[in-house]
Amino acid sequence: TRLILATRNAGKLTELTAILAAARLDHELLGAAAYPEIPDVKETGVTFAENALLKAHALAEATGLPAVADDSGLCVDVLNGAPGIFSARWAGRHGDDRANLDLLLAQLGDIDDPHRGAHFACAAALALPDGTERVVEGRLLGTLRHAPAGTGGFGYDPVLQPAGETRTCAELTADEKNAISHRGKAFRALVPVVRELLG
Ligand code: ITT
Ligand code: NA
Repeated sequence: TRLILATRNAGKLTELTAILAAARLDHELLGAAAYPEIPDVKETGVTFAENALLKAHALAEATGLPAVADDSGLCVDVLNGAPGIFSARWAGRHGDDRANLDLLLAQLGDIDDPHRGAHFACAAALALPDGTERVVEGRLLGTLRHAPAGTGGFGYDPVLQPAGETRTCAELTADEKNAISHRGKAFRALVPVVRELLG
């Protein structure tokens, strides 16, 4: 069976392809870029799970194929979970990773928070053309550095240091990140669900 991945984020797509291959998901994966006529989905949900389901349903409906989607972000303790679902456009322009990261560091610079606790969250959703839906979540706990370090990954990776690590996510190899990440956990949990529903 073919399965379509509802993401336009290149960093996510790279990770998802590796995570699902390692989990031996034997469905043929198609990138959403193969369907350029699909309109942008309005992410009107108030949770990662709601937004992941919105994206998966929109693509399943438009293509007639089972679709999986990722909604994810960085949740900072002292900011009560912000940027959260607004992580991709925290500084105003959607997907401007460097501006988002710089703004976040500037905001934290003005706050007294010695611990700097934060986590990445990911909701992985599966939607079928008949409306069937499933969603699972994963988290990666850590702390925020004062300055970015590393060139791997994407988004806020240069500032998030996983608990028990001395490196940031951007200093881990791709395999190391996928083994512990919010995205790795969520999509490895989704694989048995895909098998159950699609065979
Ligand atoms: P799609 O909706 O097309 O999948 P998007 O980039 O718009 O792509 P989101 O709305 O889920 O996706 O926003 C996710 C943002 O959260 C992303 O832009 C990053 O800033 C941040 N993020 C998510 N996962 C991350 C990770 O593994 N490492 C670093 N930052 C991450
Ligand atoms: Na989002």
